[in-house]
Amino acid sequence: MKSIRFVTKSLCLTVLAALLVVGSFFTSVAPAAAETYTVKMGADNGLLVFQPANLTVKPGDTVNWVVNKVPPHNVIFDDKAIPGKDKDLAKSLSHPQLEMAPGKGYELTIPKDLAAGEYSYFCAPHRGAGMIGKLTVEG
Ligand SMILES: [Cu+2]
Repeated sequence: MKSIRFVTKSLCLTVLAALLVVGSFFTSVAPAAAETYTVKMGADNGLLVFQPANLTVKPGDTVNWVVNKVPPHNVIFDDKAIPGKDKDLAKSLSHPQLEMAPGKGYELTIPKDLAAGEYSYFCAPHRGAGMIGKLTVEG
């Protein structure tokens, strides 16, 4: 009886050790996971801002702009304030459609080949009110 208990116990320890080894293998091998960020459009207190207004991202990350308060909102990248001042690029990153419904919005996965640098954007209806944001893309 004693020996059976001993075998069971050591078997449990072996399985636990194996799980630890396998677990650490996965955590050390997995590449840096892409992040997903949420930017509120309209602060909780009703201010016309993107929140957070400044975000640092890497290619492959996803930015999810979500209508929070005082819609409509959209996301327009400013071709004069992105690397290369590239109009087509600014257009391809932008979401000109006005979003009305809380919870709806725009999801952008940062293209793998997007040049590092600062990308400024604004909400067209509320640009004058200061609804401006910036993505800093790391290389
Ligand atoms: Cu807006």
